[in-house]
Amino acid sequence: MPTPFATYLVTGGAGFIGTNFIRHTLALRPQWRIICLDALTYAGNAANLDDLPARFPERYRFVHGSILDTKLLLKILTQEDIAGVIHFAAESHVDRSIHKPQTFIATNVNGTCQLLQVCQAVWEQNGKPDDFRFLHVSTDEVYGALGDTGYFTEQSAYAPNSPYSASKAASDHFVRAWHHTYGFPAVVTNCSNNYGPYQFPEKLIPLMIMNIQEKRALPVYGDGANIRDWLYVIDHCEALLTVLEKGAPGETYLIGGGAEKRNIEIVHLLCDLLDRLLARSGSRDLIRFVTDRPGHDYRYAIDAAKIHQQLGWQPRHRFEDAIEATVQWYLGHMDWVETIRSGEYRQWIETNYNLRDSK
Ligand code: NAD
Ligand code: TDX
Repeated sequence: MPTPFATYLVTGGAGFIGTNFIRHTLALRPQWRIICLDALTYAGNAANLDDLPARFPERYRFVHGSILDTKLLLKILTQEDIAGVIHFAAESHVDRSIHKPQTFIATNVNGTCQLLQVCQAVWEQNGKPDDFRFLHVSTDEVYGALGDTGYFTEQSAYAPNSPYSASKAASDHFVRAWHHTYGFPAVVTNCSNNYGPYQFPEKLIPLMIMNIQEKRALPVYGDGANIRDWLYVIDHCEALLTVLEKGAPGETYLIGGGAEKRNIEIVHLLCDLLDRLLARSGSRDLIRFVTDRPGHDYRYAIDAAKIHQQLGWQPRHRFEDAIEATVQWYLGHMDWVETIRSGEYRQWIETNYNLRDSK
């Protein structure tokens, strides 16, 4: 019996962006059915999605498994009529890649290649349908670091500086090669720093929100002058849907928020915001400048003209509103935060921060 839905496979859907993508897309696209494949590493949380089978019994299915498991991939892709794949699954934290690069090579490089091979084989078996898409979700960090001026564009040269960005750059190259060599209908997006609900509290914004809330030290790497271009995760999810539906196979699209901030500005803003929301003062006194991240990229900034002009996407949310909504989400979900803070999380905090001297 053919289903009335188009089925999409989302890898890494129990992580930060994947969770937001699945929840937002099920609401926005009633004709979509989603299969989420996630290995549930420390960064994946099945509870993020556990209300969905009851709310969308015909339109959502969770599979616990890895993109490194070829047999499982083949089973899913041959049993289901997959209209497209949105590939989020990855190791995503730069500091962890500095401590333990091997898992980044395994998941981001080998995992992506494995997924490409199985998807290509099934796509060919099915007679190479024109409308199949493989969307590879990548990062602006593959382009290295900018100075005080200029922007990354789709023409920027690859110059990854961390083991994380090198592994993402390698995966981008494999996706590109799969299109060039086999005509496989893949599209690549490279996005700037995301923030919003469900982000694992190892990343700057949720880490600072939690530490401020608990009156703990706020570790700012180096002098805090590094710049990131921040994008609300829902805007990123909408950009991904746009690329999936309107983007041309073989193309790359850069996605950015146009909201450049120095790290110290972000930390100050969060201190002031939480002081206001919690009716207290003095959070800025918790700031500690600590030993810098090795090879720390100075600035990332995106020129998003291509996706804007060719596909009509631009961010809908103002940074000031979305960051306040994000803080409110964390304050309203302290139970979520507690479940995340397993032994593994505490161990990571010790590994990463105990080695850093205060300056
Ligand atoms: P995340 O670390 O929060 O989530 C990654 C998810 O992948 C987790 O659910 C994890 O369990 C899953 N996973 C890991 N290894 C797997 C495997 N072998 N098989 C199946 N699942 C596996 O990451 P995120 O921040 O949601 O990022 C998602 C993607 O977007 C990544 O590819 C990342 O490089 C990219 N990206 C992230 C940002 C950002 O600011 N967070 C910006 C640009 C691009
Ligand atoms: O404790 C901290 N103190 C600090 O000063 C942490 C965790 C970070 N920082 C700085 C380092 C960066 O300049 O804040 C900035 C942001 O750091 P992260 O949140 O670790 O993000 P970043 O390294 O910029 O990478 C992120 O954006 C691009 C994601 O982790 C990647 O997955 C994405 O590809």
